[in-house]
Amino acid sequence: MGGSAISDDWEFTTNGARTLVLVGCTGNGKSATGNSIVGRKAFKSMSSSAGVTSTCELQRTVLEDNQILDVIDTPGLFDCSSEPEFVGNEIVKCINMAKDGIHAVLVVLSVRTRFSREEHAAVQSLREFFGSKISDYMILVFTGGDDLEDNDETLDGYLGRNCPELLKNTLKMCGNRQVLFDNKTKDPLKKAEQLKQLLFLVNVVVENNGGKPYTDDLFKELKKGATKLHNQATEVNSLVGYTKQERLELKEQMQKSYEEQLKRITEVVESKLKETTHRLEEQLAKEQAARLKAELSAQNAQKKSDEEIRKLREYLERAQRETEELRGRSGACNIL
Ligand SMILES: Nc1nc2c(ncn2[C@@H]2O[C@H](COP(=O)(O)OP(=O)(O)OP(=O)(O)O)[C@@H](O)[C@H]2O)c(=O)[nH]1
Ligand SMILES: [Mg+2]
Repeated sequence: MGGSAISDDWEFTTNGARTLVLVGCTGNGKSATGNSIVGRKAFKSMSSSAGVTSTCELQRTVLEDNQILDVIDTPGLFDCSSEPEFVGNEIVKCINMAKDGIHAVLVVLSVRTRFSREEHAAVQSLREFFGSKISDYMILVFTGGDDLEDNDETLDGYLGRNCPELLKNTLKMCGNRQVLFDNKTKDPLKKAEQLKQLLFLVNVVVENNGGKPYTDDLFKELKKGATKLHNQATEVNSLVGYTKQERLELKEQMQKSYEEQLKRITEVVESKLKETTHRLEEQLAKEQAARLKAELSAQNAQKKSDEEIRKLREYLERAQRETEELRGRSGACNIL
């Protein structure tokens, strides 16, 4: 879960760092994008039929202007196949890492795969879980820039050409904040340019949100627990008349009660996730039923028009036969 929160490097005060969280379906290139942002191979990224990243991980980088960026890579949290217990644990872990909140959510998509219903459902789940306010923090990162380039295509061209309705909705929901990334490039200029574009969008998001990172009750609750533990640990350190062993035992007790609190919060998250999934499944089923109904009525309309064409053809054939008979008869009259 959250691991031991009593450690020497526990940062209690904010240090002006900006926290970016990478989300998206498995294999879309979250970890590769994380590596491009921090400028080193910090996250494990590779092609695989199964998920590569198994747990949330934070890596820090300091930009040229001394801005600190904390980048959190996540496993495919809102994939349809993810179990609520696993997702619950990871969300709590991610929020614990983000401490003061999230400055931008990077929704990673790939131009190398179709934008599927599952991709859309993953973004919807995120919104359902954190609330629609989370959309104000979202930026869409499209990986596979090299593939587009090979086809002499731009991101605008790719999105303009037969863009599926669901993707259009997603883009609109994210305020059309999108950027293309080529995580394979070795060109330092290209690397710098795409990072610049992303950081520009991060600045837009931060400004639009009045500098306030995304937080909710879950963040506050977790932070309260961690702060309490930190304060208690400091108090224990300053206690006089206690042996080293006694202090250690006290700290262990505190850690245990903190872990119990984390467990309770994780259970709340899990049940909220189950509700979210249930609501979305119902919504999807409704949409599917509506689509089926529309398809059926289109089929019926087609059948009806086929029937009308058949009748018209019969009518024309009959009319033609009658004309020919009439012509035959009048021919016969002429002979007489
Ligand atoms: N050609 C190309 N391949 C990319 C790009 N970005 C990522 N990939 C490849 O896509 C595959 C998956 O990348 P990852 O970074 O592991 O994807 P992920 O989203 O972190 O996957 P999980 O950890 O399993 O959820 C790897 O083989 C990457 O090399 C890109 O911009 N261009
Ligand atoms: Mg990964």
